[in-house]
Amino acid sequence: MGQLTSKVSSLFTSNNENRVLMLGLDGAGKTAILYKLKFGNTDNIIPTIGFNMEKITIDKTTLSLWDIGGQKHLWKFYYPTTKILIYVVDSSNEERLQDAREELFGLLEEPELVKCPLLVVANKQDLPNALSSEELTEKFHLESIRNRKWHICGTSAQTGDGLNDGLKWVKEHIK
Ligand code: G3D
Ligand code: MG
Repeated sequence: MGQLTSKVSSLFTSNNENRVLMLGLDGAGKTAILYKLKFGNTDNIIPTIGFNMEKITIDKTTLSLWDIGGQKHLWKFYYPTTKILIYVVDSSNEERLQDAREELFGLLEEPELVKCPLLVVANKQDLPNALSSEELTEKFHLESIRNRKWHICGTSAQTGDGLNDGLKWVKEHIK
């Protein structure tokens, strides 16, 4: 069983990629962001079973963006070699903010992610009731994060606003 687990794990692990892991509650917009960045639109999105991975090149740096579906018991297989963690939040869904915050701070405790800079993506800024990045920073108590570099950016996967700024931060903080 241990051997099998390590074989499965190795399928997801490669040392020479710039692995960027996108996590967040279902419906936050991870797949929409990936598709908008890669294909320029958010058509044909279906709920993610397993994962989507696309390579995106920015200023000659190629990032492997991994968008992981909701099967949380599998998330740990993607942690090794992850260089940057992106946590996507549906800024328009105030009811699920507490769940999102708890999930994010749980991830920050993961030993294999401890060295990863964190980009929080306040997505769905096109919706009228969306919290701004500043409001989300306060609600999530992001200022309490002291053990790593972090940044928040407001985005809309629908219009594309903010996505390039987010990617630039990722590129600047990948080692
Ligand atoms: P997930 O991959 O995090 O689970 P998805 O989330 O990318 O599948 O997005 C969930 C739903 O939110 C999709 O709508 C998607 O189009 C929508 N969405 C994602 N990002 C944005 C955004 O920035 N603005 C708006 N208005 N909608 C967004 P459906 O209708 O397919 O459920
Ligand atoms: Mg998805």
